[in-house]
Amino acid sequence: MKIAVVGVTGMVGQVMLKVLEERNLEITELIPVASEKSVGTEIVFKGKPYKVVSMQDAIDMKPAIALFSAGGGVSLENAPKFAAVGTTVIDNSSAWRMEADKKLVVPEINADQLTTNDKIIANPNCSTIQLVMALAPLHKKYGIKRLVISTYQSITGTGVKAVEQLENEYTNTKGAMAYPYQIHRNALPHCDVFEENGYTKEELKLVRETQKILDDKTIAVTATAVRIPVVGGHSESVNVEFHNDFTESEVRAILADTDGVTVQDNTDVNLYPMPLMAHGKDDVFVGRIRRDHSAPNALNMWIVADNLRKGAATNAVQIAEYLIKNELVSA
Ligand code: 2RA
Repeated sequence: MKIAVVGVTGMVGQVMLKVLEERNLEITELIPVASEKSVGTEIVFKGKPYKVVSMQDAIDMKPAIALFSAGGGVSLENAPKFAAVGTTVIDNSSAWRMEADKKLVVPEINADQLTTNDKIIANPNCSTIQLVMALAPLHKKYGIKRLVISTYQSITGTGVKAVEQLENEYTNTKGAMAYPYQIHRNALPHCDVFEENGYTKEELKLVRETQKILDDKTIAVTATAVRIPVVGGHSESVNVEFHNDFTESEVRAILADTDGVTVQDNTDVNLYPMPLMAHGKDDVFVGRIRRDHSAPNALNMWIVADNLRKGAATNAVQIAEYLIKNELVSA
């Protein structure tokens, strides 16, 4: 099967290659795609060198699947061109996520919606993926009424320039500045751009994407997204109000029984999820599970995941695996 990776030189693109190698998809030909300035350079996949090709060359090669992580503008312009030649696009940008006719997919939750007609599939935002992975089984059991989310997001979510700025600050080196403020020893309540309503796009993604994936617009959601100087993954403090009551042990059992979720929850031995431990792993880690006694049927939990893996690359590759397994793409 011919698979293209569009944005292959970016942080998520590089992780996509790594995950494709690990999961051993039946790839007969890898088509690495990047901006014009990278065309002709070489990348190595499964020990074999591949030349980076232009967007048009990749379209002309008619891959069965194109994994995109190249920004919304590039996706809006080029995903339809791939779809027009029969390619199924799985796009990691926010470009298509809220389009009514586009599926927003976390395979463990709603891949069964996919059909052969879906030629552009949206990969949700990283902070949304880890959130709904933990919430979906609980929503099914208890019905979610309201969510209050505070995120503590890895600097890698901003991109390589921010990681360079963080490294430069530690070594007191002048260099690329992704933020006008110091990042290390700091917390920036500013992920993505501010909208007129005072919320950032990141916070609104959590609201809108969560309702779409759980297919329930009655769920009230509010969020505050904060950038912190860690590189391993995103963390989220989540307060959930259900329509129905629960027991903490039942919640732990439901989560422990959910594919892709690992419960780390024993404060007697200081067992709780942390980005440093989630880094490089594909599971979503949940801990600090405890009743919120200030409201009826309310619960607090702490959710951590590697934002570049399950939050982006792995989820996209899992969608590709689902399409292949269910014969929803042409070989
Ligand atoms: C962030 N979720 O963390 C966004 C995009 N990667 O900045």
